[in-house]
Amino acid sequence: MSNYHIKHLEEYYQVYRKSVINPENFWQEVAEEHFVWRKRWDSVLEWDFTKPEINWFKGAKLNITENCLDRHLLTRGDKTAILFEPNNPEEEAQHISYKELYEKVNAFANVLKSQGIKKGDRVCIYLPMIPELAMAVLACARIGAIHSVVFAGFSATALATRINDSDCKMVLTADGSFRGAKTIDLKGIVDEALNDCSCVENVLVVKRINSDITMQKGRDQWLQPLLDKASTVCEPEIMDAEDPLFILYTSGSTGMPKGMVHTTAGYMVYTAYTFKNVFQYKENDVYWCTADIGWITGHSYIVYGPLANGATTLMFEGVPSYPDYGRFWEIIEKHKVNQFYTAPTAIRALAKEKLDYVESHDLSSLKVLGSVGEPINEEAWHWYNDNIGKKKSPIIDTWWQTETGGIMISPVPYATPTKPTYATLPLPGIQPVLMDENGNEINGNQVDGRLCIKFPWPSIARTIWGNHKRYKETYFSAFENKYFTGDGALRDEVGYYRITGRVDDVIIVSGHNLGTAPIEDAINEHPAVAESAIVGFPHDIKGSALYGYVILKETGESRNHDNLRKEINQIITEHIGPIAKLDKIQFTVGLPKTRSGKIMRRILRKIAGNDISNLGDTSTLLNPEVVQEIIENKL
Ligand code: 7RM
Repeated sequence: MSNYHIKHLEEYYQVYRKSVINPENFWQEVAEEHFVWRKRWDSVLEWDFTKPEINWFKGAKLNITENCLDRHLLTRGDKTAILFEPNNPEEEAQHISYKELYEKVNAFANVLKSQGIKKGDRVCIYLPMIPELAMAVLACARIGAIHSVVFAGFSATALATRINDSDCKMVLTADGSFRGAKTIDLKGIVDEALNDCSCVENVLVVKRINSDITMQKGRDQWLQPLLDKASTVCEPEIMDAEDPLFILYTSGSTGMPKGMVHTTAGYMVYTAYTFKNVFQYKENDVYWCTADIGWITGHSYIVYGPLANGATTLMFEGVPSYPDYGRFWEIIEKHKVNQFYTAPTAIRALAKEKLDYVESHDLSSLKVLGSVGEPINEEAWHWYNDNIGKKKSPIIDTWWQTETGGIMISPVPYATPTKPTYATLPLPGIQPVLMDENGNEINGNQVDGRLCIKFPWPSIARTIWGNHKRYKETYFSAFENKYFTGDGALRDEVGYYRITGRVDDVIIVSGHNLGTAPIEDAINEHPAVAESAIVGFPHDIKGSALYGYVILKETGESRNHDNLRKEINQIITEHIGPIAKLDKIQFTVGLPKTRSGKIMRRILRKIAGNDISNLGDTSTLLNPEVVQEIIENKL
């Protein structure tokens, strides 16, 4: 029996049982296979969820890029590591071999060093989906700098918040980015953000769109001339197993985004292990994940997991609708993609278009179809299965989080029978439990509850940057001695899990987690706005869309409401980014509140979702009369 290459259900159960009976033995075995360690660990696991403190492979020394690059040079030097497909289909794809990637990452690492970046420094990466983004991430890891990738669709304010929170010394960006027929002025956004960031000393700029940008003297430099001068050899910084590898921000239900901290050894072992099992990657396969590296899915399953396995990972710069809605299918045909990993929101958007876009392409190379980011609804599941997989490629609905670092609940293709809308079974090493509201574990099957994990796994985030207290409160306080995911789930008669969605105030729009609080904060900055509340409501394509209830000040009442709506969305775009724009804005005179002053979002959610038959008990409200008013004016 091998821990990898699980081939049938019986084998899955054997491996799973082994991983639960003796987790340390199990992960030790996995860590002993396939990795380069500069020093072996002293202990596999030390943990205490009450503090919380978690150490995996303590005492071990390694560099993750040695595992992702150097190790493959002998056997896979000429194999394509990164297959880059540009936004414009007329531009040629790039096949970057392991050898070339190794050299470019080393040169990049030497440039970072020459600019004064040292082990432990934070480097903010704000780049489009071009090879330099993956190289930037790896260059940081090469020298032990902590990367903080910020999705290049975020606004200047959102970028500044993240740069300041982790005190980044450097920003890596581009002159601009291509997105379908549009270009985005990334450098302009960085310039604006840096007006509020005194911690940043240097900005290195990749030339991508050849736009006219201003370079601030003493701060900004083009990257290429520096790379040209740099040596292509850079000795890897030898890291402790628990040294931070990166910070990645994720929205919480309140306040600032949370800078989740992932450390080196456990993250490497878990992402490599799950990549291999969940995608059943074989040596000459071409694997494509459509996520942006700005999200955890891109970190774990475009960069680290695939490269640790010596895989060919495709990076796509563009969007699914450009030059037309056949682009994804064209790319699959062109590069003979074997594993395809995307999000339900993309599937729903493409399913709306003519089937011609799909049928005019040869998709016979596909073997595994992944889904991630939000619950995949039944209709989208079947469309994906029937039209893309032709009922031959299993659909792998992978549930996980920024905080978990890697895939947690997912079928193993060709071993676990799939079931529409079910993420199915926990991967080896993962021990999910369902909890009731009183903090008791719910046993048995055909039950639903709050999804927790009762035992650590190697890639769990270790803390929130600069705020360990918040880490403890958010994830380890709701249920004693358990990691709380924030999601609800049900378990069916055979033990399969179906994730039903967030039980907190995070709304997932097109696979992006959005906290209600930062959006409300942005809206409330409008001079005519008194107060606001945001809820999600079901949306065909985005999964959930945002519905805003806004109370205007007297000065706002007399103004044109459509203009106000535009201005509110403008403010949101500036503060957070266009992904957080509201689909509907209803002006109201009041919001339903509890006596302690908390907005009753449950009621607002039901109204926005046209589900007013059972609003529950409204008698405890401070102002029950406003509910009727809101219903009458619903958009
Ligand atoms: C990987 C990622 C995490 C939240 C998570 C869930 C939701 C993600 C699924 C899913 C149902 C899935 N990280 N979620 N995958 N819900 N089925 N397969 O998305 O930090 O950005 O989001 O996303 O609510 O808690 S994330």
